[in-house]
Amino acid sequence: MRYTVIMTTENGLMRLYQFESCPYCHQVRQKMSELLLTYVTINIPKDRSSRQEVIAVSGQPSVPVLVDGDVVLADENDIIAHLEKKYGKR
Ligand SMILES: N[C@@H](CCC(=O)N[C@@H](CS)C(=O)NCC(=O)O)C(=O)O
Repeated sequence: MRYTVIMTTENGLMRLYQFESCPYCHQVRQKMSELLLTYVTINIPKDRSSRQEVIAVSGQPSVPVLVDGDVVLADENDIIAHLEKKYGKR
């Protein structure tokens, strides 16, 4: 199966804010891999008080957060549904 690097904005890849041991983030990474998607991982600190960028991007501190062009999603179920809908049938 061929893979395609999807550029979601003019110069950018999808961005996933996450940390490695987060089980919800793991679900999203698995879906990304299954769909052969290329994306940027932004590893955030576990310490909530150091999550200013996540809060600035999504308005809340929990991860995973996906930024796909103009779309910002802050729940793993919403992210997975979005990925399947947008990239699932290629
Ligand atoms: N989206 C999930 C929650 C996701 C979640 O709880 N993520 C954890 C990391 S595994 C988190 O960021 N929690 C907030 C925190 O640690 O401040 C839900 O609505 O159930």
